[in-house]
Amino acid sequence: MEVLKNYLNHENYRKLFDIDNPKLHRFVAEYLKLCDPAKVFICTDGKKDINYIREAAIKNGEEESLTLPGQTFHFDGYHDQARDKTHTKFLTPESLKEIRSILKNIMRGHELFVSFFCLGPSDSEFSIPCVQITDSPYVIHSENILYRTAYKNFKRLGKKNTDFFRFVHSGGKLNKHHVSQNIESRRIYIDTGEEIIYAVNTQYGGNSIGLKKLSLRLAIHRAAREGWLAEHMFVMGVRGPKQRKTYFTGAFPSMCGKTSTSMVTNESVLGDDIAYLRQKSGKVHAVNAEKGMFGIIRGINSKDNPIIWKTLHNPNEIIFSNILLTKDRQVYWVGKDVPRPTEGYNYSGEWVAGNKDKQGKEIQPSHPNARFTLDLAALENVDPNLDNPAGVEIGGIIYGGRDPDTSVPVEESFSWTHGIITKAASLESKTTSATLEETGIKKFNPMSNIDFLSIPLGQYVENNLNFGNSLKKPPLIFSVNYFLENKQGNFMNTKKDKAVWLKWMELRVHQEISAIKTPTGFIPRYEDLKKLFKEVLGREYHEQDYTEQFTLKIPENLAKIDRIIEIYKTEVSDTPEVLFRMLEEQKQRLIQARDKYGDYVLPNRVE
Ligand code: SPV
Ligand code: MN
Repeated sequence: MEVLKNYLNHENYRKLFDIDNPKLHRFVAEYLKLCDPAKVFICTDGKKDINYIREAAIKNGEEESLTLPGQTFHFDGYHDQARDKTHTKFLTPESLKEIRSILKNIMRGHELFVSFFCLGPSDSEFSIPCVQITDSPYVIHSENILYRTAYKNFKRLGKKNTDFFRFVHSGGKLNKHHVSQNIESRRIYIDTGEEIIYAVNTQYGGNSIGLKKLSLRLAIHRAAREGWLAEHMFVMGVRGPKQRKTYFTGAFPSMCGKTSTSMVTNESVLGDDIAYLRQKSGKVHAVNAEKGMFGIIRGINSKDNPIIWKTLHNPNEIIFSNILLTKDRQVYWVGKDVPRPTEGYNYSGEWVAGNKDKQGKEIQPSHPNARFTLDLAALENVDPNLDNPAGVEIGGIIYGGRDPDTSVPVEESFSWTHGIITKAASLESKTTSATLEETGIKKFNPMSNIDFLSIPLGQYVENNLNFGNSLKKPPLIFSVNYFLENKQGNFMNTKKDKAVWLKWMELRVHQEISAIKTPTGFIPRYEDLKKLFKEVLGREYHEQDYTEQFTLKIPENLAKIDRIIEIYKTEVSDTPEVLFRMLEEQKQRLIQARDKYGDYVLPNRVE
């Protein structure tokens, strides 16, 4: 109380103490004492407070206004453009000491903000209350757009609310460009026991926004204890015949088509990044943990992404990050269908076309991981069930990755267990610019969730298996691959084809269409796809394209199984036995097919 009285003015003190929660008060007091800010602001759900945060981000230089009302832009430091996997770790006694010494007095001269949120819809069994402490108004501003605010819930729950997630962030010392300066001391430490996360000397959203990927690690840990799933998944509605709507979730690694799938034309979006899945009366229900989108802006254009395009060009609350600001204060990004500017300002400073980095590589106008932050409510295809406290019933779960040469564009697994093992737990994908690591390398990424796992992988796979096995009617599990390449290295499918795969999966969920059984799963029949391509895209789908895309590649599939078995044998300590058995069975089916038909089996031969 003494500490809080010292730091908080009358109004903020009252706002904090209107919440009768000693655990919260102790938490705030502890970090005020440690970080020693100049000022404290307690943020309620009220418009005035939300606006105060917005203004504070502009005042401290983390954001600047654009011409359209509601729109701002933000830059992260040159070396702070993506998730830092190297410095993201689980807390140990030594690292607690280290983080406390980095945090000591880190906010001197800064304003500290305390904000309250809820992961998942308010007043829902899915939801998790959270508190964020940060000296970055950009972080809170982003969270106000991306999450449901929950000051009122905290007030209502009072002392009973003991299990909230806690996030402590500081951008640290900012340089004259208002970006974190001490990047060498960037640290992200996760304490799953206390459910606290510390993030310092970084601003990039994936490292700093507590409720995004930092909370996902805590949620995975909690979900494992409580028997539900926290996943790196979109949630969307897909329309079927006669006004039917079927909900799907989909897990894809970062930058592999998760947002674009959830935004397919004529379907509806509930979320594009984090889903919580629970059992309800023997069925799977899912909610979006978020209510906004922190989407990749590269490649967004008026033809392929008409809804996002429209939203970005209207007076909506939007934060553009790491884009190019043109001389006439317009926002430009690589892939925007307007003429490419020759100069402007970007994350590297003053930018002129042809500028090179230290390695002699040309600096692109916008960073590959440049993003837009918007509220889903601003999208015209937002699903009416976004805030439904019961979530939506899930008919199918999709796993996808960047796979140039092994899996077919769309395939259904034989069962929940088969899907979890051969599709989800065996997922591989090429790395992208969403993390600070080399891009384009094929890596093992089970459930697209490898970066966020906070429990041993074997246990996580087991939880996934158990989750579905106890259901009356588990959702069907599918894989998709948008990145299949031909011999010349060109993509075999267009960006639009995913709309057709969705419709095919929707019909499969309702058993309204037959399929071809292959050693790896069920694939579509040509006649069905031909009809769907016509109906959905108004396009002819040639049999030759089908044959090439859906050819079963036995050597590649066998090599993949061997890679996956090797990983689970040597790097994972508690792999469920059934995983090895299922992969071995799949291997035998592939070998038999090879003996009969050769290495590459055309889809019309496999049945
Ligand atoms: C991702 O990288 O998967 C994202 C963006 O969704 S973030 O995790 O916030 O960096
Ligand atoms: Mn993501």
